[in-house]
Amino acid sequence: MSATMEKITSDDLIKMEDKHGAHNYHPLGVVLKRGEGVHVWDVEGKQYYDFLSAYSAVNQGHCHPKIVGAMVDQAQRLTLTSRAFYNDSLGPYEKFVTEYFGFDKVLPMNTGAEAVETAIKLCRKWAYEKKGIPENAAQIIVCENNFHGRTTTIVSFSNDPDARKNFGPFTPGFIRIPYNDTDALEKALKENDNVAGFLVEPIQGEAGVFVPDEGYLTKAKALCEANGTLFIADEVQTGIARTGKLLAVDHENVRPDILILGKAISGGVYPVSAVFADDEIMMVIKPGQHGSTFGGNPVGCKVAIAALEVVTDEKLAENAERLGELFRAEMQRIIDNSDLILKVRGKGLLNAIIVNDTEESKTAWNLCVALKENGLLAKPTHGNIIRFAPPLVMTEEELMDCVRIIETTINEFKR
Ligand code: IF1
Repeated sequence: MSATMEKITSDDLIKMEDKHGAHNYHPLGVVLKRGEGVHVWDVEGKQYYDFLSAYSAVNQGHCHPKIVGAMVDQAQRLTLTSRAFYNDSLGPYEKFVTEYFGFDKVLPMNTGAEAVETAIKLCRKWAYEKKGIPENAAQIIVCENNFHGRTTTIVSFSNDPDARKNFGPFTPGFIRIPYNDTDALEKALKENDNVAGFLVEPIQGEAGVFVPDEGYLTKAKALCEANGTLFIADEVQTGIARTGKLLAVDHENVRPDILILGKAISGGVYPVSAVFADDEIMMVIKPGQHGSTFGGNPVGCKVAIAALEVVTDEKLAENAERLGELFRAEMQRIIDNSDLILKVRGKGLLNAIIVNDTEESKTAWNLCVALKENGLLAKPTHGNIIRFAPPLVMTEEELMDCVRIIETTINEFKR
């Protein structure tokens, strides 16, 4: 048998990535080949529950037939025109998606980081042209331990050394304040003349699924409004039913001035992101001032419509809310009987457990390896925290099966 006909193993594929790809990630040692709903399968055919959902992009479940169908259908007719010409998918998508989220306008992009960049540009331009801030003086308030993406401007206002170190010089114009601290926001708004916007994650994902106090978003929005500052919600990770509502801001009925979406707006099938605002803000951007070759392409438009219809049709927000309550209750029961786990926190199906060890310890990583052996895939974030974010199409029966896997793994675990 020739070498090319031999079955390629997980080990071969890991080595291939290691040799030929940049080492910008440290994946768990599993090589996936197929996905369907809440499950994925590795190259050797072993089945797992996916408890990461590609960082909350695959909320609708892997390879959802309706979404994949929309993609295949459109891909066979027209994939890309650029925005130099009109196409017959963009208008209907823009109408659909602005009605869906309740804004006058959408600006379509591809990735989360691009959408955040777009929101920053939009906010600054609005500040100069509508708020009367002197040219190049606009400031945007951001939070400590934020995660908004990987571009040079975005890492400029990160305080994660890994994300920043040796990527300077950095973009100025950002003020960083503690998260979940409206006094700090009030002070920053008072002490700085030229604040254009406040950019915030309704729940901090990368920081370890840090849920702010109830009322934080309401108060923050009110402070911004009183100051004529735009409230910009980055819902790239928290949006699209993940936290038990369509948007995480919906828990407090807060309406952002600028809304940023990505990831699950396409069900993780195709890179689609979007920035929403009303006319008074969005119309400051004129032809030629911002754009993207792929933004608003026909395939992305069709995929996003299908993905959002799935969210509504399958009542994913309600399911996430219900299963989230159950999951945290079950985790609490396990925690009460274990000294390995300290705490569970989260909203809807965006949750995390805190492992009883130092941030530098390998315990959370080793626990994820043990979970993998037992058929459940999750990934640590920040040392001792493990994020649990399954697809939202999960049934109660499947969730309880996952709880059993987690419980067994924790009980059997040896440090
Ligand atoms: C990585 C976390 C998740 C995001 C928010 C914008 C973006 C993201 C709130 C950028 C991206 C990712 C990307 C991934 C890790 C990851 C992540 F661990 F950092 F927190 F989701 F859980 N705003 N989040 O969470 O979107 O450009 O990637 O499409 O390794 O960078 P993107």
